[in-house]
Amino acid sequence: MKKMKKIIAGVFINFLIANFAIAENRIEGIDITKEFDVPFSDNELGIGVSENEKIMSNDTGKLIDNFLGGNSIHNGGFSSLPMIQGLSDDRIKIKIDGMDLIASCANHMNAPLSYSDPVNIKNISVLAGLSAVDQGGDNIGGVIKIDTVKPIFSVDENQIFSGQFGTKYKSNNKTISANISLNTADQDTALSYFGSYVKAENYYAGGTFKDAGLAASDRGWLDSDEVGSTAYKNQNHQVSFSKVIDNEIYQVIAAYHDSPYENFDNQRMDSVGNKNYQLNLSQKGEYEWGKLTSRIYVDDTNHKHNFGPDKQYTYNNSSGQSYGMPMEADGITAGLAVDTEIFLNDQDTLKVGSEIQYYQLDDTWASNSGEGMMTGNAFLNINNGKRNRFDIYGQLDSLWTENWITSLGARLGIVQTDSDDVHGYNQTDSMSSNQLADSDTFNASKRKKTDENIDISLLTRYNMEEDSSIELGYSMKTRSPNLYQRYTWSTWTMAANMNNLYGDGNGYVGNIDLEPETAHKIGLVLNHQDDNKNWRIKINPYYTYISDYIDANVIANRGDGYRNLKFDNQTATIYGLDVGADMHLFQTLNFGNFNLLSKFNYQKGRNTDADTDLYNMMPPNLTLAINQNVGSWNNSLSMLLVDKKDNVNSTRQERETAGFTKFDFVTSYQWESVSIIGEVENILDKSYADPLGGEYLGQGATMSTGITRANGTQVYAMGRSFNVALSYSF
Ligand SMILES: [Cu+2]
Repeated sequence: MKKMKKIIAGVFINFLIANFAIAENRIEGIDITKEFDVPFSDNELGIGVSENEKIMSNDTGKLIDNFLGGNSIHNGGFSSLPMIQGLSDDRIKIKIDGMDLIASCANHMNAPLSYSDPVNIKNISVLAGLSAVDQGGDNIGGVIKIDTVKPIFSVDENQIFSGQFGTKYKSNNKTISANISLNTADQDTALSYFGSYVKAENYYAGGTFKDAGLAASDRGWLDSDEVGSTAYKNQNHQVSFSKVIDNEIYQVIAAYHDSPYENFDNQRMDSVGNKNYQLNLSQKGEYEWGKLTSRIYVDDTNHKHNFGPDKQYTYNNSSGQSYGMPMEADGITAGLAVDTEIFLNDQDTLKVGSEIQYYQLDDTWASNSGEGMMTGNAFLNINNGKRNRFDIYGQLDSLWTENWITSLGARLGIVQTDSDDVHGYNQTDSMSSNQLADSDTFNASKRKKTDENIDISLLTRYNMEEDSSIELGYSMKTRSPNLYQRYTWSTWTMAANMNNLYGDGNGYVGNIDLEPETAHKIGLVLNHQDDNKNWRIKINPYYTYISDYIDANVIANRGDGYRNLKFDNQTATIYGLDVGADMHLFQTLNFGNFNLLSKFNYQKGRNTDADTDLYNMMPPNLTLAINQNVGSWNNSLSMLLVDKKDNVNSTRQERETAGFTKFDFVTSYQWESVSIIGEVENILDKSYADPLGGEYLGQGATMSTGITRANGTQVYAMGRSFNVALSYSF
């Protein structure tokens, strides 16, 4: 019995170390060759996120750029959308402290990553599409896992108190931000608080990209290099409580996020209020037979949408005047998840688990906007939308020899969606609004859908020698459409324009008959480190075939040059190559160590039914960084080379963009408990169109057809910025 207790205690300590201590190493390093139990099982593909980058960033989605195969899509100031090997947004499962979150906005302004301040992230892992089924279902593009709570318990009788205050400033858009974390713990109980605040004004591109002038007829002046509708403000608060009882750890995390405004330069509306509440209760235990994790969570989002300060607010139309266009999306997510690992014998671990998720959404546009077709009733864009999910999986991870591991898994997901009857502002078809006809058609149709989705993962790794391995895998992943893709119903240009998940300026209409999309992916990862450990390389080619890929067909060519599109299932293929390498260059007595880090990313996506390239594919790009460190002084000079984008989606009339080169420099120094970071972003003040920036809709009469495609442009990225951050730890 005593021996058993010892074993359990030992295993439990290992469990704690595995779950909490290693997390710190991962975020600090630029390690690309970490070894994990299961092939493709963690951010092995990452080149990592440095502590400095977390501190300097206000946008968690942007950190995905640091991972091999990862790119971020421009979407507001702090809600960039993740893309992994060509698949983006909610094709990727986001798990924050184990919670599976869903965006409740017709433009995905409140995408899940927008709720975690980068400073508060303890661990981030990016799992490419070849993730094992135990990592999550309902995705075809991979899984991003973020941990924000990492309790550290006292090793003796003394209570621990620790904390950090941080503040930073960015010159380009006058970003001011501050954050605070406070922690206290004894041997088995830990309590922590994190709070952050950030406020940013519009940013400026590296040069002129449009005419200077009034943002709109009833708005203020914008300079020719000022990117309209990019200001934002938010605050986050999180309290967590962790308690160890015997061999289990219990955790309660409560979080509140409040953004009074976040403007969008590639959407026709802005967020004018987003409040989010989260409650997350979990238990993790390590037993003689294996491990068990269970979790229950609730997420409540209230999102408000209108024209921000750079978009026209007052419209004069034939039937009168309208003021603004208030919209509101209310989403509730509740989930229950249980994951177990059963140690069958020395070689085999069986992983079984289940997940139940409830999601409800109302997206309503109020009628108090003046006169004409937008009065009468509230416009019910989505009325009592439901997307409920039940998942179950089993996976067998086997160690065949010391060097050969396989992981075989299958997952069944049942997704049920529905929506109640809808109506427009006004039961009329006049002025081609079709509000009556479209809502009648929608209400007469059968809307309840049940999808049975099957996922399979077959993965293997063989370690050739200590630091060299080969990984090979196949996965089949299935994802059901989101509610905006299935249940938005209005073909009226004004309404369709507001339902846009892509930042491309077009209008979208839902399709009740959309099938789930299924991705078959094969991939190979080669890892090699040289014998002297001076350099290492990771090479990851992949191919993905997606049946029923959710894309869109043109239903109307409009006078303003944009299009109205209806969602449809098509066929797509994506192939690509990601390469990461790092190398120790040399060491000098006075200047310390010099390392070179590089990341190459290539992807090519085709819609083979429509015979066009997939939308928002990142053009070939290469990052090279030289890092130098001597004592507690670190410097990093990096160069990003991006090729021109000429593989574009003709259905959406995606714009081509020119190639560019950008340089950044970061320096940091630590004195005992104080650290300072200085950064020059875009050193040469390069003016360039962001290949994943979308269509510039940051100013003007955006409601209907007030902006023309012919006079439009791609969104331009931020020009030079001098940034400084200070932090104090105790
Ligand atoms: Cu919104």
